[in-house]
Amino acid sequence: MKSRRYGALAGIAAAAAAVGVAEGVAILTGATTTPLVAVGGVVVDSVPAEVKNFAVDVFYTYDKLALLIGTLVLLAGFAAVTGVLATRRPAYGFAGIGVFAAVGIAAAATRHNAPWYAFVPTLAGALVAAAVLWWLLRLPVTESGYTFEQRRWFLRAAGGILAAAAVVGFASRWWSTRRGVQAERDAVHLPSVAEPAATLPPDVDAGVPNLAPFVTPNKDFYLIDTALVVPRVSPAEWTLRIHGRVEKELTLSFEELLKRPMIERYITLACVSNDVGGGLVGNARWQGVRIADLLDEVRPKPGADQVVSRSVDGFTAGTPTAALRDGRDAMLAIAMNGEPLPIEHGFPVRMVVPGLYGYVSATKWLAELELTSFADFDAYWIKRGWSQQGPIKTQSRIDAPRPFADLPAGRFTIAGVAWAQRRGISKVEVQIDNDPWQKAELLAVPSIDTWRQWTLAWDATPGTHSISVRATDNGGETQTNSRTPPDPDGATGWHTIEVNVK
Ligand SMILES: Nc1nc2c(c(=O)[nH]1)N[C@H]1C(S)=C(S)[C@@H](COP(=O)(O)O)O[C@H]1N2
Ligand SMILES: [Mo]
Repeated sequence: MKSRRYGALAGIAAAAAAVGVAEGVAILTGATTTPLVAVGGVVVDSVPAEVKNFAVDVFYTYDKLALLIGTLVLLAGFAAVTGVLATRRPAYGFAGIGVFAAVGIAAAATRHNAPWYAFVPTLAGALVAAAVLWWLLRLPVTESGYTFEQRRWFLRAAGGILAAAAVVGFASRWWSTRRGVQAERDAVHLPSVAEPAATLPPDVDAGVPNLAPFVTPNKDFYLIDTALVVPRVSPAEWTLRIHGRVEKELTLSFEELLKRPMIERYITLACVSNDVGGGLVGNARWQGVRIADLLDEVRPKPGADQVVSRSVDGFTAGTPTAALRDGRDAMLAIAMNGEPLPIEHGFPVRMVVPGLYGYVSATKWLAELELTSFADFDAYWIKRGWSQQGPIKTQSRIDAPRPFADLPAGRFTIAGVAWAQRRGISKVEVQIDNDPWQKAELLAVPSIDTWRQWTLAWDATPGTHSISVRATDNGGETQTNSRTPPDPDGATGWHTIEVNVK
């Protein structure tokens, strides 16, 4: 008998070879055609909203890395079992590989915009896996198991295959992420702006340590999306089709979009999944083309109350047509803080709509706008139970001090940000322990569509203290203290922290 251990190791080596070869082939066929990415994508699209929330909570924006690692671990487990079965009868092993290949091919072939050759990486991987399994388990074995030489040969062969697969797999992934549109992004020449953003007042930034800067640098801007590999869209091939319930369809190339009048605005983006006190919110200077102008051109038909934006990878967001035409600075953005959009933030074109959470408005890697009605179509997160309408709720956050910080007694500047896009922040109040609420100083803002910094000078006395914050918007609404989770339309409640003063 061949021992189970050898079978398990042969199975894992075969699976590793399959994954490595598939990643290598995908250099030619595209990253979304590898079985890992395709199956992972199916998982991302089919998990219930609670699991997605949980994943974002636990892994923050590394949820996708966690998914890939989890998938690899599961795959290794199944591969080990397949290998053990193959020691009983080779046909079991090949059947196991066949099942994996079928799953991988089905996933790759059914992804949004899958090319006809999407099956190739999985098929190539499966053939190599079958060969590896056969090769490793073909040794004739005596009654007493492997001889010393056989064992040495086996371990060297399996180890060599594992190492080679890892090198090929990682090198291919590295190569396909480096390659691509970076050079084309660097070559984009941003057109001048017809309506520049208001010059920032000098006092938008309090400059307190740990306080989020008024403008979030691109590299620090939060990232949330369902894409397991960042879509790489060539601006030369990019088109936007505006269609559906319109009088006159319109298709634009990137070059044509750049020729249109450009606006530039500071707008704070927020994710509906952000917990009270969380970091899924950021403020940038966006440059782009007013969506309202494009809608005026295509002339939406009566009843077309929803604009569905669809990305190249099939994500959809549904935005009220009215919100895009009510005078707010909703745009097709091409630049973020004076640079072409970073690839992970939607290069070459994304939507930005002041006042609406990202899941109903901020489609990255934009491919089309379809006019339809809310009655006729539910977008990506709506199908998964989130609210159809996603206006941003008034929120405030304490950035300094950090929760559970140890502070020396004496003067300390408590500081944070508050946001209520489209309404603006009129008041921020801070409560220390059970003292009366105190009004914080508000810093300047260029418009009602950005967050606003606030500060409060505090004479910290020794002991443990709790600090809470609440904001009031220009409509006179004060944040409720009732704590609700993000699902289904955004978290509510006051941000409270505890600190220790010595
Ligand atoms: N193509 C695509 N666009 C997307 C998403 C996505 O999953 N896919 N997520 C949306 C969500 S939920 C948010 S909060 C914002 C986040 O934008 P950012 O990653 O640039 O911060 O993008 C939106 N646009
Ligand atoms: Mo989001």
